[in-house]
Amino acid sequence: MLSGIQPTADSFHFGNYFGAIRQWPLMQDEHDTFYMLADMHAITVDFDPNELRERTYRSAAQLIAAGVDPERSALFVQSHVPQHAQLAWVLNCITGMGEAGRMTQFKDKSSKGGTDRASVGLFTYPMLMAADVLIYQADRVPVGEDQRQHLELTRDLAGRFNHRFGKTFIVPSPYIVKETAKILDLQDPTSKMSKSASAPNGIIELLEDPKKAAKKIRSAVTDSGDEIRFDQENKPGISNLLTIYSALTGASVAAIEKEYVGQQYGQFKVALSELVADFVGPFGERTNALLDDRAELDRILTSGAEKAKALASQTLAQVYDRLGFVL
Ligand code: ATP
Ligand code: LTN
Repeated sequence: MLSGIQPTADSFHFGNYFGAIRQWPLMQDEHDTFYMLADMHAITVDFDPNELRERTYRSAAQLIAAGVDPERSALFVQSHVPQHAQLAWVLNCITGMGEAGRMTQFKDKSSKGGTDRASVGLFTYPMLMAADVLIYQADRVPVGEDQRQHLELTRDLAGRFNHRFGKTFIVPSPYIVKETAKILDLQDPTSKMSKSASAPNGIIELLEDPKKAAKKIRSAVTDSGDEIRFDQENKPGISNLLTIYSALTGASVAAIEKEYVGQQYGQFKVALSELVADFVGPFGERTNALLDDRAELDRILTSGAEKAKALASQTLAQVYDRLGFVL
């Protein structure tokens, strides 16, 4: 099992957490788990070097605070394991230009700053992501819905390589938890909560001040009517809050609807705002404690990279051999 996340913000947000990260610790007992900070993906768009360094540490600390256990999982930084870039080159060479050009994330991100300004790195991003997965022979990849297309490409490339050069890669399946696959913007519940696209009031950060987080929930946009009922189509605002409530408590949406029959949006939002504050408060404390000991974080990341390299180098050697590279 492998997953990755880009260290592109000071804090992860509820979309990242419920859509992806929360699954990570749950898999440590039954799978060989590899969790990666995708710093090489982070430089495909504008970035600041000092910020990137700091965000890489902050992201590592948040993943541990979220329950990733460095003893049971390999927690590492992508650039520490050179085999990712080496395999990505090979995958670039078996990917069609048209195929890569159809990736919607590339189209979205490159259209924002004008296609001429988009880097070649942004274009080849999906092949690096495919390399991340295939180099560990991962069979399951927990991500949010927006990464589905990249995983489809990963499957296609694995199949194509196997077909042309002999069975080498496991063809991986995405693991997308349906209920929380898309957490929506609190202010604009028709688009996803996103660190690059959402306004500050539209996202809840994991490292947010608990009082501020509670306030954002209380001022979230809700729909006309007053019934607390899940209806994605007609009540996207309240449905999103129900999803968050359910994810935080483990209660089913149906049970929550029942609990709040006859109550107002306001009462429901106050209850949810308290749950959110109770979650982010201790989470922030755990993360800050980890960030106080950088040497320990370095030790964890170095040991994670060692575990990762051991497996990645085996796969790469096999790939090079199949390709006819002289070993
Ligand atoms: P950006 O806005 O820069 O694209 P992002 O906020 O969408 O960033 P990513 O770093 O692209 O976050 O995503 C990290 C992980 O979180 C991915 O697995 C992604 O699928 C998941 N994710 C991101 N946003 C959401 C969301 N709103 N709901 C569910 N999952 C999400
Ligand atoms: N593209 C992903 C991060 C990512 C990833 C991966 C996820 C990089 N490599 C490999 C799963 C598997 C994102 O933006 N969330």
